[in-house]
Amino acid sequence: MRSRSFESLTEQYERLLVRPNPADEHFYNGLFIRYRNPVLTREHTPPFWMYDANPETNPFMMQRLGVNAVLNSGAIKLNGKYCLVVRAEGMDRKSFFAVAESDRPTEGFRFRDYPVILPDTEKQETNVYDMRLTAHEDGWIYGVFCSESKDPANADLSAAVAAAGIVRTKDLENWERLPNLVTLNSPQQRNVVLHPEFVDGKYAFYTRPMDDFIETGSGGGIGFGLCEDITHAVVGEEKIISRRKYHTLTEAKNGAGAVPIKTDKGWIHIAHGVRNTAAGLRYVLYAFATDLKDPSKIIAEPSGMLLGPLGRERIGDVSNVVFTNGAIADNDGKVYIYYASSDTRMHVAETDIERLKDYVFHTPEDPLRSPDCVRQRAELIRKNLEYMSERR
Ligand code: BGC
Ligand code: BMA
Repeated sequence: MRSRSFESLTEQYERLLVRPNPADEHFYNGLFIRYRNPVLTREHTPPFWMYDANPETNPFMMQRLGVNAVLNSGAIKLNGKYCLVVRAEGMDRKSFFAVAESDRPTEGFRFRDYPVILPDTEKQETNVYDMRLTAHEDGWIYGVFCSESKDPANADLSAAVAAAGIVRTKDLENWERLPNLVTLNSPQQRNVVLHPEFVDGKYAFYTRPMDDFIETGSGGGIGFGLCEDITHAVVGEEKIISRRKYHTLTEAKNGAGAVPIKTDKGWIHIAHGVRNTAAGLRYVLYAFATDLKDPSKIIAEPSGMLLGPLGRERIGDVSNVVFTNGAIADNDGKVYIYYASSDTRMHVAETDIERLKDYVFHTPEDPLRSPDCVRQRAELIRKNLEYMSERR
């Protein structure tokens, strides 16, 4: 084979970064636009992260430290830029965070020169991933992520302990690490999100109590808990707000996704739900709304999935997965939901506040049983046929 030059690899990368990303015209559901291309893939990582550029020390121009996947990013708009704090995964399976930014929400994302160098304060921590970014009313931007360590009490090499790590920043460049969240009643935590406002003068976390690393066990769903001091965050009671239910898309697990979006009718939450199948766990997105004054009180639970993997999104490192941990509600009312497909690449779905409200408050609830579901649909059909015949 012929070795390529570092310059030609860089040119190819630069061409990819300016590739336009048109809307997918075939897809329609009235709620959101899908875009034809992912917004970030591993091909969007700079060649200087992977190759040794010097042909003397790299005669075959070989990748020395490849990047396997670019997924699950937190999202925030900062100084007019759309910023994603991405989970990048090296060929060694270890994840790290990296900031990619663009002045457009659906294309043109470019990684900053260096990935995020997190303060290394948790000596047992082996892997970090899935950061949620919260612009809190206290003036800081918090990043809450999964901090994973080997379970010292278990000889099984895949036994791990998941906890919520916390960092804060003003610029996504300098990060202060705070101690990991302590939840007094749950041994493990993943998918923890910080609410953007104080609730009763306290910091409020969406949690996901679980008994074990993979299985949520008795953990009933997405929890909510208050904490006095973010610099030594301790949560006692976790009130379950979005409960897992039998034979729904949250049967096996669920977890908070993007930071809740404030609207005049309530907080809109975009979360993920997981069910077990013969082909493994299937992850989809769903939504619900909570009360403006009491964000732990559910006020709307539209049935079913908001977004599931489609077409090429279905295939990847962990197939049949869509996952979100970041959305941007823009000043003009548009909302960009950044989601990863199959733990491999990042996409965006574009909607707006009015549409999201209409979806959350006017999608019927899940009646939980096939006979009731078909009755619900028959009622829609009956009304439509009546409407159509009146107009004839
Ligand atoms: C992986 C995550 C996954 C979790 C649970 C971790 O080791 O890095 O991607 O969500 O295990 O399966
Ligand atoms: C985990 C999540 C994600 C991942 C998903 C599917 O539980 O925290 O990191 O996208 O599983 O593998």
